[in-house]
Amino acid sequence: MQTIHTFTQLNFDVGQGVATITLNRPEQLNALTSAMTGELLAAFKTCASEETIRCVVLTGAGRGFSAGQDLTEFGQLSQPRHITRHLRQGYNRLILAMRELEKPILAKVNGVAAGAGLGLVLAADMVILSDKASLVTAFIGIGLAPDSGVSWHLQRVLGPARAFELLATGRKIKAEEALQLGLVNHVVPAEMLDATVENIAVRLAQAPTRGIGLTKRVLNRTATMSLAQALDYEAQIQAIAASTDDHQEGVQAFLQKRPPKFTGK
Ligand code: LHQ
Repeated sequence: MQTIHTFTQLNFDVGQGVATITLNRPEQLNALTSAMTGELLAAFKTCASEETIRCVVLTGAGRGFSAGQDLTEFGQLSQPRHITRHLRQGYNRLILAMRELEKPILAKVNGVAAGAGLGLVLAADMVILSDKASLVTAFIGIGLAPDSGVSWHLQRVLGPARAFELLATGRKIKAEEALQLGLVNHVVPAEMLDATVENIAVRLAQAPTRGIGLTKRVLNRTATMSLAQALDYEAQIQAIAASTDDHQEGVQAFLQKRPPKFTGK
């Protein structure tokens, strides 16, 4: 493992083509401060620019993933005249940076994810949950409406009725229910979480990174298109994918009956 960036509230490690970003304020269940949000933005920027990084894992230190906005930092921020700017400058940029990063992001959810912490989970491309973890919308507990993309993501996965219930009650969604609802990809015993995610991450880091990035771009963009528009957009993006080295390698390897060796280019 190589540490290529020093942060105060995150750990950032790179090994085998995988960058692991660990939210690191375990005593506060990795509640998000402005400093931490800024560091996360910088970390995702590094993931975008560093060619050797081909997959990202986002996780939390200790028993929580993230309890959302740090409520001890809240006094100033939650004043109506500050809150919109705070969201636009912090969480909104972060969620968009995750969606626009053309590399796979795995959320390794070791414990509770609440509020904006749930926003980070839902903005990932795949979510692997420990059986001890849970998801909580949390906003209503402090009288707030959803932010950090939680309304958008929940509604798309669950439809309006179930999204409303989870947002309006703020009840805890246990791991098994999260799986049944289709909010997460896998639930594994806590002691198997590291190995399971490492396995998936290393495999994704050896996959055709440009093809995966373009897949993400297509999913992002076609979500709000008509079928006719989506078909046309897919046809345009396929021309980019077809020009990659990994496309050539994939076809050659198939024809030569050998395993492909993708470089991410
Ligand atoms: C915390 C927090 C926390 C500080 C636990 N802050 N310390 C963004 C920006 C602007 C506007 C509005 O919206 C947003 C987005 C948001 O994220 S709003 C939602 C903010 N989050 C919450 O309201 C969740 C608050 N936390 C909880 O409900 C519980 O802590 C959960 C359900 C997450 C976990 O419960 P437990 O497992 O029972 O843990 P705990 O409550 O005992 O917490 C452990 C420690 O962590 C404790 O500190 P202590 O010193 O007593 O051990 C908590 O005070 C601290 N902590 N969340 N958000």
